[in-house]
Amino acid sequence: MMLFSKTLFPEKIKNLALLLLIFAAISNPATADDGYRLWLKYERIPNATVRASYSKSFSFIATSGNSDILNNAAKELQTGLNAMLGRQIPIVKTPVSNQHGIILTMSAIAGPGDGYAIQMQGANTVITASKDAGVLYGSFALLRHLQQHLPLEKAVGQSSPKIQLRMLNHWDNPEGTIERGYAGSSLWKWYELPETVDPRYTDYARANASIGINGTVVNNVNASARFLTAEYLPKVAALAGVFRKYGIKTYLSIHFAAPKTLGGLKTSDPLDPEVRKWWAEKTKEIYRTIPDFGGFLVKANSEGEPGPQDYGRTHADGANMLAEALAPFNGVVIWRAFVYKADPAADRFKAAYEEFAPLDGKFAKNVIVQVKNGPIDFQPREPFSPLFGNMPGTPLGMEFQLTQEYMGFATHWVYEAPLFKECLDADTYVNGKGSTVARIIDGSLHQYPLTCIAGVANTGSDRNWTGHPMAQANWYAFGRLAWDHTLSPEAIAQEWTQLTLTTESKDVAAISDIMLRSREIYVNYNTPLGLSRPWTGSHYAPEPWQNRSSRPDWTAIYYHRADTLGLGFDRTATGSNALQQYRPEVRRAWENAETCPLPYLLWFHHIPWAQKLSSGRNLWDELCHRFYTGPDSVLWMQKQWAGVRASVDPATHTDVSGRLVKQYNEALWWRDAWVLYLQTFSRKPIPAPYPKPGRTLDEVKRSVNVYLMR
Ligand code: BDP
Repeated sequence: MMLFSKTLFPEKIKNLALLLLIFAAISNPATADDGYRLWLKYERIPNATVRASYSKSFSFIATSGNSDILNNAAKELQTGLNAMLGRQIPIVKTPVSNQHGIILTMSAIAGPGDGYAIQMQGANTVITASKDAGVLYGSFALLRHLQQHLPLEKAVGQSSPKIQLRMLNHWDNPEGTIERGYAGSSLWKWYELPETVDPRYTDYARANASIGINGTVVNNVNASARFLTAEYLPKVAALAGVFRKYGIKTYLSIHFAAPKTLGGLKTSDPLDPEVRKWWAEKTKEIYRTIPDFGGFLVKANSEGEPGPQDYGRTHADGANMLAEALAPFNGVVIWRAFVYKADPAADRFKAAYEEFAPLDGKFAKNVIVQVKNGPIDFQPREPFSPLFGNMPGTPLGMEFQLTQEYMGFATHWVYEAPLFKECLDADTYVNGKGSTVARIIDGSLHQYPLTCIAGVANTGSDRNWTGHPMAQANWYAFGRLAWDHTLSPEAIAQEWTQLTLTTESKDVAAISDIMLRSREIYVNYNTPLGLSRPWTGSHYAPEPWQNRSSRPDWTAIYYHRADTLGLGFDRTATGSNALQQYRPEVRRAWENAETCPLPYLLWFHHIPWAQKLSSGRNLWDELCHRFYTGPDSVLWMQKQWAGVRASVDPATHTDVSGRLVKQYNEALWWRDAWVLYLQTFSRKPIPAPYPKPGRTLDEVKRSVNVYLMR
């Protein structure tokens, strides 16, 4: 049947229907971007001259290799080029003479492991690497270059990753939930695996490979022993089978008590021969199922998880037992340093250092100790962990959190690269000036034989992977910095924006501007001047008044220490003396309340309300200033975002606009909660020109309780 037959649709109605159709197409274009393609969009290049010039250079893709990884490199180039140039480019075995093309080859290049070189040889663009994964990374680098419409000659160069293991840690549970996940449920459909292998796993692997990520831990650090069973290993193996083809190794978080709970042994004591045998056998079974298995990630004796201390043994005893089981297969143990005891007199800040620094040099060769960037727990701003620099004889890996546990879940727009970079660039002074955290974890300072960086993933089953469309940038930035920690947050923001949102230069600048300021804006309304909030509860709603929990360091008052005299945690010699864990140069920068940089002030000092700060305001006024500036800046974000409407996909634009409205309301919520609560101690008025909050403390508490309801 014709769409508009004369009999059914008189002329007028037909025109109206057509108009409606056109309107619907405009307001809801079929091309609406659901975010699934991430930064691998490969949009057709709009500029005909650029398209023509690339077209001339790419009439074939030649690869003589026969590995899955090389084939995937060629396939990705083909997918990208076909879409960007609007023509079909063949993959061939040998270069076509008299034509310009891309040649993928393997031969030794300078630089470590996974590096690649892009060269122009005669008419051809040649991507070379010592390993097939390097060719894949080089191919993605070329595509990235072309997606930004840059001159082809400028793609020439060489690049090698500074860190060997660049990993995502998924805190995914067997039943599909994600601990601290805000983008739907787990990507891994355990109940369907291994028979059904969701094609999405391939897209996950492509996205990771495109930014150089080469390892993934598929399950939560609060681990279920289920993953070590004969029922589950084939499921893990099915995922590994997909990831391997993109150069990604699969790892598992293990439950330290598995010998008892799963193996039926009487103990899980790491020095018990039966327990050691159990792990050796289990490890063999894993490698029979997954020959290139990466190794184990372990959370032990932390937040109720079992560990070697249950048997009077040390973290090193536990790690070394597993290391012994993995060594024959070149597997690694990644042992987390996130520990703190329920000691009311202790300072949680000091815990990891106290437990781990004395163990330096006692770990087996294939053990990495993975340290969170800060000493407490992924707060919006923390000083760098004092463990960095204090374990020269033990490879230390970095753990960043991409999922926004303390940064507004998937509602608030926070670009995390400045946070990552602040930590990586921090100077520990351990071997004199320039001993940055980055140089510790890339192994160059202490010649670590193993190097590792991990990001706690922010991915989930949401169609756009990360819930907040802009949170994709955090996954992207993590990968780019894991490859090269010298990249700037600005460069990464611009690159990501161009690949993901628009190539319109003025709008790229406007969006990058929001991104670069977003973390500081969040800190201003959430935890300014060095406040922190790792208390129990939702980790979303403000509760600075929270004072009851099974342990003191799970209350809010433990952290901010507000009283009628002032605010902040004294960690100088008159207080917990946590500053002692840093080198004198670092200590000197932070130990004097007069000169301590304001972003770290309340991390280290209990400051009287009326004390004048380096900003010229007293503490109370400065706090209010920040708490009020924060939400105002979200209004600025909204305005700035509204200005790029014309060049961003409408669906994405609307989505982000909605989240920014919510973010503003919640910034006010945080502001009012903190200000009204702290005012009960400071007893000072809200300084001019700021208006009093439009609600009472009780009203804020009531609204927070709604969030905490079961
Ligand atoms: C805390 C999270 C908790 C994690 C823990 C960890 O609240 O869910 O299990 O870190 O890193 O931030 O082990």
